[in-house]
Amino acid sequence: IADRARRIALLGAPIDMGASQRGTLMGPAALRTAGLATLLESLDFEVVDYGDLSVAEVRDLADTPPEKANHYREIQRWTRVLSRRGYEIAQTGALPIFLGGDHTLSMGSVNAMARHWRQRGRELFVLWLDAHADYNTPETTITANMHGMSAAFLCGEPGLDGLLGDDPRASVNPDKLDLFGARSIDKLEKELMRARRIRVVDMRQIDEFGVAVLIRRVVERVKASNGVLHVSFDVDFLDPCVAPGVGTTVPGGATYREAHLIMELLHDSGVVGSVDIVELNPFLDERGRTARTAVELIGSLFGQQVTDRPTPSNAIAPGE
Ligand code: NNH
Ligand code: MN
Ligand code: MN
Ligand code: MN
Repeated sequence: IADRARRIALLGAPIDMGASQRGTLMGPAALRTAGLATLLESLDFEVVDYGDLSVAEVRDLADTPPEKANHYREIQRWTRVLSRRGYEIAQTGALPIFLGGDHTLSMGSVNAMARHWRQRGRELFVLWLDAHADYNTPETTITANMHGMSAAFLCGEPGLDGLLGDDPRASVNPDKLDLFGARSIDKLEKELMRARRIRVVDMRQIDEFGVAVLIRRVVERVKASNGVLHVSFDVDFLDPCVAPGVGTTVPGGATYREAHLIMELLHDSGVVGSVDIVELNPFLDERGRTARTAVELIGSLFGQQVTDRPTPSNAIAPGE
């Protein structure tokens, strides 16, 4: 973004009711324990940690919960609180990193960032690194788990319209969303995505073309319209052997190096304006491995590199 933010804001959202496995509420603590703030400081950022949000004091709205949306009330509280707090924090000029928590977190964080940038005349683009598409609605869902609905909600799909109450909803144009790393999409979900022409880079495309070409394409689109990119990083994007600490592992995910290269390229692009780290479940992790890996990846996203590179990248940008 214009001039790179030198200040990073951390905001924890210990949510786990959006998924069927409990335990992602320990995610923010594990990411802090793995040294996230210290690492970012070593990369010359000023880090402000706003601690964890709480929804204990939030008064419930009176809308009718949809039939197939588990723990709707609780997720609604989180979405409203995250959306308000995220927006306020973005206004301070810091670059927010939202620490989850399950992927329902993004319904609040992305709404906040879309609102923030729209006000400044810039469009928010979203890169969804995930084994899943999260493009279900209460109509299409099989599980009723709301973490499988966040991308659809953000694109303005109907079914969760009361979620934000009177708080402003800043939907993302489906044309500004890039799903990346998918290898598990439900049948009705896929039909809806096809109808909306949602762009998906699935694992087969990553195998065939490699992450560099495919990520540059995403970056070029953002740059072409002077947009800002939000990176929503679902830890299950990674292969389970690199990241066992998630409730919904799917085989055939990104390797350790593929994931780092994505982060390195995104860093060089300079278009990243906010980040979610979601679905880390420390209860399922092996000796902190997954938390540590996630933190290392954030390191690459914010400029950690193996050798000094005077020019960000010497590779030739791919044509469309
Ligand atoms: N598509 C499934 C559902 O809607 C799985 C979603 N689970 C995720 N998404 N972990 O990232 O329930
Ligand atoms: Mn997800
Ligand atoms: Mn997922
Ligand atoms: Mn090798």
